[in-house]
Amino acid sequence: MENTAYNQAKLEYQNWGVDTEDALTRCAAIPLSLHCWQGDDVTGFENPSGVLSGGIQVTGNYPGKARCKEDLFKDLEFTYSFIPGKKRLSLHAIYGISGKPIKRDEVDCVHFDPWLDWARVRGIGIDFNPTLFSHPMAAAGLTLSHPDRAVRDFWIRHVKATRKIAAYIGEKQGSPCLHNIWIPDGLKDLPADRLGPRERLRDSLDEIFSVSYDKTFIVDVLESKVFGIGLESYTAGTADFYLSYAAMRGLYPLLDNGHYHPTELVSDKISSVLSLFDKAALHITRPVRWDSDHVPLFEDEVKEIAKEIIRCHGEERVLIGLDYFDAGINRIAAWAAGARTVQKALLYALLQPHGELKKMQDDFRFTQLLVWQEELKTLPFGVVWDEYLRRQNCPGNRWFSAVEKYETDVLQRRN
Ligand code: RNT
Ligand code: ZN
Repeated sequence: MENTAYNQAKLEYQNWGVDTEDALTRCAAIPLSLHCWQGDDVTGFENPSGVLSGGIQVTGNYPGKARCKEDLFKDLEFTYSFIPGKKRLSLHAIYGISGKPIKRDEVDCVHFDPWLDWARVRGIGIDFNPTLFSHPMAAAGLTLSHPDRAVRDFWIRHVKATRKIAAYIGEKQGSPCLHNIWIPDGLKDLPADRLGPRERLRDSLDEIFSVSYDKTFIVDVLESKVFGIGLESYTAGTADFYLSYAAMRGLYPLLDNGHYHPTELVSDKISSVLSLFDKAALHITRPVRWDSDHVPLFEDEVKEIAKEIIRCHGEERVLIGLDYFDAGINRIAAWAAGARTVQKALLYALLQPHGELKKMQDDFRFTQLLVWQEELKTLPFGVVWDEYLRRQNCPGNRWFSAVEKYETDVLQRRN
């Protein structure tokens, strides 16, 4: 059936020099990595009654969280049905599958074979993260920068194991697996020594990266942070530290938009990074006053991040992932809403006449640039978004009723 609203919108966009068909095709090709940990509040399979630690926190106790691998698989499958576009899955090391408990420094490729099998049939690529928190060896909030050599060695063994797994996954799935290191390491109160821990972190990383893997299997990234809960005064792995480290060692930075001082914007950092690195990775979240990890919404900064990715021709260079965990609302809805937000922002960004706008800037036609940017906001974006969802076989804007039914039929039966 002819979609007249869409055809009308297509013409309107054409008047601004924008090809909606091209935008729809390009949007569907940009991979988005869904984080597995929204499904169970970053619990993992290692110790289901374990407490999350490491300066990050999940708040809320909405019923129906995934209790085991079967729940998580089921919830993920349901969640993916609401998300258009090309999908990946970001796993943490604590989601390994085995008949017996897996020690962090003994985690191995075989523990992720069930995930690979699950993902392969669904056409989903897997990304990977070592888990350097929620563990007795990380109790002091220190891991790779810990003053005790034995503690550092334990975590070095863990990350060496997870890189091996990531390279294995990348080889098996035929697309590089993003391996992202984030550590909580920091101090609650004023440090007496900032250099010591950073040098220890540097040396631990050097040991980890002394093992090299084929870059077509693994993309190594490092995620910085400015503070954590209980680690407010000092963080070893700051943006400066990791950017410098990545640049000097041939690795890549991962920018989480909850990890900077409040007036710093990741949207402004993407082009800086892309002008010097051939790749960069993102964690998209919504920080409310702190790194609170609320569900991302279709708001200015998310739109601007997406615009920067498109303007910089970064569709293949920027590896986009999600990172938030809200246990105060239905977790499936949280997952799907945030992922749809990012897809929406990417499509919105693809519907901007970037070439024209860049030219206005270079020609010093700033009045016209301002007026165009403002007028473009009220073009019929919603109609194109609906068409995108339709072509992707995804539910339209009334998708929530299906989640409500799942809550009654599935989630409320969990205890
Ligand atoms: C923590 C980092 C990190 C974690 C995940 C669970 O502040 O953002 O990415 O959220 O690894
Ligand atoms: Zn993150």
